[in-house]
Amino acid sequence: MELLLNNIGLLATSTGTAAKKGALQREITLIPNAAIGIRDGKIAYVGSAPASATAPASATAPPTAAKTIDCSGKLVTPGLVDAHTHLVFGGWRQNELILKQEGKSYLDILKSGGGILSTVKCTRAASEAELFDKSMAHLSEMLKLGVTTCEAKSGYGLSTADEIKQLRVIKALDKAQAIDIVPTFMGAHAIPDEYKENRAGYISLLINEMLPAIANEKLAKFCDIFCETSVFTPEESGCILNAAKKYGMTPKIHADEIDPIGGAQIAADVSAISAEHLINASDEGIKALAEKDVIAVLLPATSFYLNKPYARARAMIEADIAVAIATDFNPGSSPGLNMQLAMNIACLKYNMTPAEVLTAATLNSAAAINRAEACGSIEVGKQADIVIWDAPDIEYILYRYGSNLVRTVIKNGIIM
Ligand code: IZC
Ligand code: ZN
Repeated sequence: MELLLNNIGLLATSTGTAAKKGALQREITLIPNAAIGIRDGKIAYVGSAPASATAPASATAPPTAAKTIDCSGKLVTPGLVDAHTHLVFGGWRQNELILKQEGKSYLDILKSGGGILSTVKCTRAASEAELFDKSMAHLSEMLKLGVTTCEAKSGYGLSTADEIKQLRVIKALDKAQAIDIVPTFMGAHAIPDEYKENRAGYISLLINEMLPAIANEKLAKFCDIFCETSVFTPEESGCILNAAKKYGMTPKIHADEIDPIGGAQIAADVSAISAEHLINASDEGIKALAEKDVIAVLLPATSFYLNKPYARARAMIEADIAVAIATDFNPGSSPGLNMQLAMNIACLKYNMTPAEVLTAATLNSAAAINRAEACGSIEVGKQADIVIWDAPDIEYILYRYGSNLVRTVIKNGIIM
């Protein structure tokens, strides 16, 4: 072994290579006094801690290793997976803080040419190098906060060249630093100004020019859409996501975030891997998601930031839906990238148990971006993506808030 994590006070992890739903979401594995062995960047041993780091290896005894980390009796979990971010963008939108305090809603700001459209202007004006440097700083902060895999969407270009620019930056970022980044094409994030009077023209551009160009460069695994009042209708969303499938992109959908317009049903209709937000999902919507095994990616920090209601996570878990949690990091509705904070809010406001939250932020979020075979749990054969916490148990990390409780992050077996 290259590396042995020894003297782990408590190892807490979900297990498996698929999302956990219903009661299974809270059935996690807890191993007190544990050790983890790592070889070639992968987990090669999980079990009881050796009496000493030099104890001989055997079938049941833990292995020896070239290097040992003493975890000092602390909690160890899988690395966190942030399954929903709008990571790459130009500028910020602090001007919207005052507008919101004056009573303007998120959609009012967007309709008057601000919101997403103001980020589109800044992103178009930024060079690839500028976007890269800015996002590198954010990724470095995310890693320190315990994130070892994330998803990143385009959607601030809204022209073929600018969407490709954002996706190329995402690809370069994935290569340049430790966090694995899974790319999503989200050209259907808003109708750009130049197509304001020609929605059909923009949808045609999305389907007939952007999708083939992005598929041709293999720049996206998923295609996402903002299905929302005055953005894209459920019918348009279904049409664009079905087109994306033909280009090998798996559908995702921003559904029922602000208004309950039936986004959850569309997610089920197109067999999306996940539906995101779901703040106002109806009972029928929840039923439809459950029937089609769509993962609910809930974004509690966005409800907090927009002062909106919280998604009905308990109803979803009871309906046998797998719930994942993500930050929604973006310059408008969630200008924060702290997964630990999203987990705190999920526990407090969704009333999810600490075990459910752990699964939501690791295995289920990995499944929501089709990475559950590789990461999201601490099991032999998976990537050695691990967090050592300054905490004794998961209850503690969900009870404390506002501090970074990560002590050490290990990514692919390397100490960060
Ligand atoms: O920039 O406002 N909800 N898209 C859908 C966002 C939030 C990002 C933004
Ligand atoms: Zn989003």
